[in-house]
Amino acid sequence: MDRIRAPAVFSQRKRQKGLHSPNLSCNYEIKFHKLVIFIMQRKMGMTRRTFLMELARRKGFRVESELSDSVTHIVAENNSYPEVLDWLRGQAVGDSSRFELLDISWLTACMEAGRPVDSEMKYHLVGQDQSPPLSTAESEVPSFIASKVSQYSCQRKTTLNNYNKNFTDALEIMAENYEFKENEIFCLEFLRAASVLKFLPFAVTRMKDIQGLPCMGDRVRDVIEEIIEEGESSRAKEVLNDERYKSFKQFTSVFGVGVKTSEKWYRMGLRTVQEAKADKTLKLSKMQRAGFLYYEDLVSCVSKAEADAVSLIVKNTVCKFLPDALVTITGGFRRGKKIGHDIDFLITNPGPREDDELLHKGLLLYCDTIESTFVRDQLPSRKVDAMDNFQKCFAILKLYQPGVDNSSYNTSKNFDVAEVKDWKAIRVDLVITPFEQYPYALLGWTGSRQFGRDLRRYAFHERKMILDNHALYDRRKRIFLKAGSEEEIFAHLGLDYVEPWERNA
Ligand code: DCT
Ligand code: MG
Repeated sequence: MDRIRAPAVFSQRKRQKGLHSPNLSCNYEIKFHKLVIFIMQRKMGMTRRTFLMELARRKGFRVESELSDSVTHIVAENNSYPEVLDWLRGQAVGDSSRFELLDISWLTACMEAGRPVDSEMKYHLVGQDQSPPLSTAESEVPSFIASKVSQYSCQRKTTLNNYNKNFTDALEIMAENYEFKENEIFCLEFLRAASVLKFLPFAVTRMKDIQGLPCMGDRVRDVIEEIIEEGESSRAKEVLNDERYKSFKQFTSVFGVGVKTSEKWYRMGLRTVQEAKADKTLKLSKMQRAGFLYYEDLVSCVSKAEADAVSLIVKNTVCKFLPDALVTITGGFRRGKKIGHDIDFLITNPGPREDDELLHKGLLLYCDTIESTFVRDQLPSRKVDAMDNFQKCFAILKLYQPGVDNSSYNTSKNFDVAEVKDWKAIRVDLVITPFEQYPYALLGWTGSRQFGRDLRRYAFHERKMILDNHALYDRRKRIFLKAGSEEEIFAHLGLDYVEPWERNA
């Protein structure tokens, strides 16, 4: 049954009056004694976890609040297999093989069936069924020549299959710390290195493996060397324990809060999101107020299933105003990611008339609309991280959860539970582009950010061209190069075409 309802206007009224007391859950009769379920809160959020635990218990499943010895099945949402293993290690669980590790889709299937269903492969976590990564130590990859790896990620094909996550995670933590310190040069140095390692078709196990690769400066090599020798990077660990980093990480996880605001709050002595939320003297923007209001939902990632559900809603709604409009999912989901922090859409209307009105016609719940600032024939921006000039909207959409049935909750009065929240707030970016700029906008908004940065850098330094999300300008010929597809843009730049799922640089 399709329980995804059309979006309703966000009500400021707080529907959730409080959380249930976990003790009350004991009232349910256990029907299935053979399995004991534990639901991981990581990336799911407390509200949703509480809801799912109640739902499963109501259906007769035994669900533990803690990871006890009796647990047989661990359910995770938006977590890959390696992430769950990592988390278990953090819980001091040495042997994870005693658990069935399953995706949330398994629990949903159980709920629908009203009984436990087999833990088939389709319910496995992302990365669970992959063969162990290759190591050059065991098998030399003959076609791989380090010195031929381009410094530009737009000349590399990078899928989501990252054999070097242990290294790239540490390098990205270092990069983020420099981003928080507004040290762009060091930040990019670590991001570029991480991007190169993501591209490698094997797991790095010795320093020799990175010999000849681009973007491997001394600072980067130090981090890699320590991970090879010690299993972890003391520098990245230091960053993770650093008070300033921890606070900035929290603050920037609030919708509408960037590095500048984080700096201000940190200087005021604030350290956590809770402290910032409680501080009534803070002057918040409308966006930040929404960020706090829906914080729990927005920090839990968006799944592919949620992206598909939202996509349907957006397409149906846009279609009502503009029957011929083209609505395309971009960002990480177009690159094949299974989770994201938001859902990015590009909307264009073929034909001469572009629609400026669309974002003003009540499609959205929370929305911060920015009008188009594009001026005809303006030269592309040279800044690699410049914001484009499209009319766009950073929005929050209310998505009713599939598989969530509240009816029996509302009638069941034998225990004192608060009304269950059956929706999730989801971040959505809507970008409206004139039809002739659509391929450029699509290329830019598909990302990844690193891929986009390198495309622009490559265009400028190697082709004497300027590329942005609107156009490509040939500085030598002094002309704009028109393109009807992404393929044509790559061709203008003299680059081999890179498929969206190969742009995970
Ligand atoms: N982008 C852009 N101009 C902006 C913002 C973003 O060209 N002002 C591009 C870069 C990547 C893409 O749009 C989508 O941005 P994000 O949603 O931030 O990245 P993502 O790859 O979709 O990652 P996530 O999965 O976290 O949403
Ligand atoms: Mg995105």
